[in-house]
Amino acid sequence: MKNKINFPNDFIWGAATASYQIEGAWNKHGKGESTWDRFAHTPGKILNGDTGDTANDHYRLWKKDIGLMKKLGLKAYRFSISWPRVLPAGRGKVNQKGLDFYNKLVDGLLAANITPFVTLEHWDLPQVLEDEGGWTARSTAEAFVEYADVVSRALGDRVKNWITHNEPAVVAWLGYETGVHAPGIKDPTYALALKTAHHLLLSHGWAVPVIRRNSPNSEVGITLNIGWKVAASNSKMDMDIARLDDGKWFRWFADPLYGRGYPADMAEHFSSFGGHPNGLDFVKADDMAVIAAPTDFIGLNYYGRNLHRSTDPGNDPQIDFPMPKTPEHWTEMDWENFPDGLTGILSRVYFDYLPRKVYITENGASYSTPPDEHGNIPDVYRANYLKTHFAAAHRAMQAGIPLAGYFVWSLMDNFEWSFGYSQRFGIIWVNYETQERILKDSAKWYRTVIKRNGF
Ligand code: IFM
Repeated sequence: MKNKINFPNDFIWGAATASYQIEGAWNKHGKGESTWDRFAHTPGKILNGDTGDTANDHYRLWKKDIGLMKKLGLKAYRFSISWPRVLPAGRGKVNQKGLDFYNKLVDGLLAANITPFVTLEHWDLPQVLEDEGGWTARSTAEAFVEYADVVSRALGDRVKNWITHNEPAVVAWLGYETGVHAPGIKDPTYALALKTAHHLLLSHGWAVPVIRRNSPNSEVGITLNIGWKVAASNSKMDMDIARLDDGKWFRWFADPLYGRGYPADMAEHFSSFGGHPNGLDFVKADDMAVIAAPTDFIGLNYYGRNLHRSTDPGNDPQIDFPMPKTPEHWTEMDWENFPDGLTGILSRVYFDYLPRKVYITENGASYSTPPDEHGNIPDVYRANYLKTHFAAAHRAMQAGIPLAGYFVWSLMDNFEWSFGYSQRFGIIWVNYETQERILKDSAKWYRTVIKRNGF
């Protein structure tokens, strides 16, 4: 059968995970406590009291998981390293057993012909660093560079694709403003969250040359989350809310990374919350130049559209719309399935910031379709979500956007942060009682897409 949509021969088809969400072994072989260990062990923080203590037991089952990736024909696998597994005290003494786990994982992937894409920080900060102020402290940014140095020295001969941070906006706003993520700090003044955002970006900028030095001929970038933010009308109020939402979640990070400094409209907006009466005085001379270190790609995580209407400012401006709340249109996260937004964000980011190259480092959907009586998992909504999003990405490529690869979130069901195990994003089903894995129908379909390099 001939494909209707063909991707370039060197297109990288992948899947992604993150350390805390799948590894388990939270205190094995010398691993230090992370902020997520502490947060999940605190009663009331995670739905149903779930924790990542065992998660998918990937620390033990990694060989089996590589076997599944091979079965799918994945070209690449994006995973993150647990900082406290490698440096239990955040800095200083290396836990060789922890580092060896990643050495073996990388070797195993390469032996299976799967290219490793390593994310250094996907939220599980060593708790000891949090006790010193976490990302609100400049010293954590310094410690991150030491960590990046250790990991890129150890793996840099084999790993050639590096992502410094995953979704720094989520760490800053959910971790240190609303407090629904670790370390759970609620501070609506933005006093802590803005420092957090700055130190994450600064640590990225400092780490880029270190990684390049240790890992010759590698490519280095950062992953930002981005929604397709739309005003429901062209009223000033609606447009302002959409602009502020985009400013907070995307421009506050992308603008400095691409040498524009912090966006002035957002600095003014944040100042109205009172956390920084003297302005952004934690920004030191040269910081902005450091943050703007040239990168090889930007990673984008896209999940859906955020539509803004502000006629009643007392209501959540995103939810009050007469839209069909059917599973085709809304995933179980209550996120809208809006593939055109993917074409939109790819064009917008490329033409606005001109990154050298773009990866979709995450895209996927939460549907909990269970195994049927034959043991199959007919997750048609997910397969359809992926198909329409792949097509949307392809449209962007036809318009000239240099999209080089696509990582489905997620390789397998896993610990979905404050939602625990209640949300399933995987293309592989995980039975958390037995640790059995089953390829869902979406995974079988994805396998044919990879094989035919299109559909
Ligand atoms: O599971 C998360 C992932 O860790 C970061 N990006 C969004 C995913 C779905 O919420």
